[in-house]
Amino acid sequence: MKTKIQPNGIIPWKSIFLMYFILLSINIKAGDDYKLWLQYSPVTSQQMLGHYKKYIHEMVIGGDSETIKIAEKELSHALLKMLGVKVPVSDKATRENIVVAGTPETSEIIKNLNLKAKLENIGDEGYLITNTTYSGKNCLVIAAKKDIGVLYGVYHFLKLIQTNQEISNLNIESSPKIKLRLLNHWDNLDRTVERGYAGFSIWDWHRLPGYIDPRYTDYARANASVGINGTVVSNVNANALILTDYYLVKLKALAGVFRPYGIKVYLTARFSAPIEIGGLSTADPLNEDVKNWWKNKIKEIYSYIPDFGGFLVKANSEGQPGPQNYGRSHADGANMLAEALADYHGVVMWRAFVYDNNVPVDRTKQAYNEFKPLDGKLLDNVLVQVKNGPLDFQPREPFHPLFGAMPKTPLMMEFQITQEYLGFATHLVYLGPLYEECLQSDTYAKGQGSTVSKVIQGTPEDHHLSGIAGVANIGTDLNWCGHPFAQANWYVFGRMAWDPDITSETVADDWIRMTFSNDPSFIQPVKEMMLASREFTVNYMTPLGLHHIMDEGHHHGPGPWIDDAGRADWTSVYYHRADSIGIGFDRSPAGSNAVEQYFSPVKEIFGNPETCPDEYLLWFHRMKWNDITRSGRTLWDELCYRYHAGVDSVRQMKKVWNALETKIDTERFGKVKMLLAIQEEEAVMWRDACLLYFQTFSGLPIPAGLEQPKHPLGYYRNMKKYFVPGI
Ligand code: GCW
Repeated sequence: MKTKIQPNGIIPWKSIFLMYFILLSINIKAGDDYKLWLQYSPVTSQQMLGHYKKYIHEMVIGGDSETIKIAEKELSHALLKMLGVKVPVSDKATRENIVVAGTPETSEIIKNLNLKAKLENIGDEGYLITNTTYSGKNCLVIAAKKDIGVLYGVYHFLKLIQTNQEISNLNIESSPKIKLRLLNHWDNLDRTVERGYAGFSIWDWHRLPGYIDPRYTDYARANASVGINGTVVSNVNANALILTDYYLVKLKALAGVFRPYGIKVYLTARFSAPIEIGGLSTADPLNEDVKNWWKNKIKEIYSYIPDFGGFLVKANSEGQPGPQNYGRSHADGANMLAEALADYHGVVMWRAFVYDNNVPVDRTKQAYNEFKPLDGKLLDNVLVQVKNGPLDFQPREPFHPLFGAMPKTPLMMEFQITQEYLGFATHLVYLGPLYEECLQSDTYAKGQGSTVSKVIQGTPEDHHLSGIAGVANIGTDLNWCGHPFAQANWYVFGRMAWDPDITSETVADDWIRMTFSNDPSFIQPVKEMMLASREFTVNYMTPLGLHHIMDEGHHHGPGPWIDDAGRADWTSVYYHRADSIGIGFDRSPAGSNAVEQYFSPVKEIFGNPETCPDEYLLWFHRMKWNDITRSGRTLWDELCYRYHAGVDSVRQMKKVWNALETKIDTERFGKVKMLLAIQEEEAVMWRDACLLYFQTFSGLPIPAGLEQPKHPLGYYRNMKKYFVPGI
């Protein structure tokens, strides 16, 4: 279409606008990937477009805080993009159908609407979205107690439009079920990211505080849109320098960007900091000089950042210093910091990821043994942060036995969003089902229904603190996460942090619509693929409860043969224990008895191979190669079958994806297509390497009819890999 200024000099705004709208609707744009789930694509259904236009004539937004300004900007920007019209913002309701947003303090309309009782039901971060009338006008109200609730409500409202839902009969009340909803960045000060596969750290420390990368705002916005309200910006393998004024002034600048988005900053505290940057000769938590050093340090941090959130600590684990260096307990260490933080309402998140090669106990039992006796001994601003499973973010683990076992302590969940053990940012693996499986596991701590979700919400004990953390998969990559579908893992983490009982399916549905398309012929196959993808990966990497059989150090690819990694509990043979008789780690009462750490009936179910779910079979039991499994196949055949099913499923994903080429932009389509091809190659590598290796013990053939390996075992064992990212 050509747009000419007409001879009478009048600019044909209508056609210019139409052209703009058409351009917006064409789904072939570079950089869509950067926008994550906040694409705000034009509504293509004419029926829904008409519906939205009917109810949105004007916006009346109460307040002028920075947070409210962000909410207003987001609404204006998103509505223009999605509806193709600029919705006017005014102080008073002048039109018939208005969107009102604010709190009773900031908005006259909300104050006068009778929402008091409803607002009482929601928390400080919660919101209501409801249709009502005011002075005869139709009002769509987004109301909250605080400005941040208004912003969260605005994102929810926009999601309704992004996902093409009706907005005429709304009655939404939403509050987060968990208080601290944090990302943990394993980002080093030199901008490398431990276990990061999406480029370098987005924190440009060198140029802070003078240069504020616009990405900080985009990061905060994306987090706020899913309700994440905190970020630990530094690696748990900590560098004490982050606590020096050189960095604090930079952190202050970041905190300033994040604050209006409701996001607090936190730091990791290196336990030996009093020695390394304080000049003391000890870091003993009971030493008065050490205590004073931390007090002063914390005072200094709050002088820069009055709403600083607190510390995350990895102590006495994998070489990190801690209180045990001085013969003190984890409680001594955590309480010393907690006491100093309490005056400022800061918290300590003390990690339970501790294990010691010199302790002759099954590694998966050590965290429980260490922490359970500390229940009741921690100050009330301490949370113990526990990984979802008792080992280390494997493709599948049973839930961590500490959940439910420390009723007097708020336990914080730690999930990994970055795919350290799930194919890095190369494999399409939607982690919603992994999170959901763990959150909905029943601990039986207080009888049936004591799910992990309830434990971390703190509901049974009415803890005043609750928390959940996700190890971020964010980096400087243009698309933030390295794989278009890895963005879904950041998204689902946020949604489950807000509501740990939401289903991974609901979240996948929203994400696909917001990120790609509302076309059902795209949504359905993509959703099915996403929901099954984690199981596919379990199958081609670690079926039937196998675990920790990856290559050492970088953790990329298979390495079931690793038998020398400096310490036994970093090898693979420690975990799979394959020999000519069978395979698996006996954690039943006859073995390490790790099952004893669970409540009944979980311990009995896991403890008996007859009742133990297939998913955890070799996690808890040693089985003979010819034992018959639930499917009727021998264990060896079942293993072969599952590894092959894993590869076949990736091939199926490729087919599904290829059939969707015309449905989305060429750029993201192409990226996913290329990544799926690598995923297939790597899945084959996992399958063949593992089966060939285990075959040296079983001595059994890969059943006829299944694809046979193309290379001998030596090929996989000798494969060279250089500069694998994320170390
Ligand atoms: O999974 C392991 C990782 C380490 C990590 C550690 C932890 C930050 O391989 O890179 O260190 O867990 O969680 O502390």
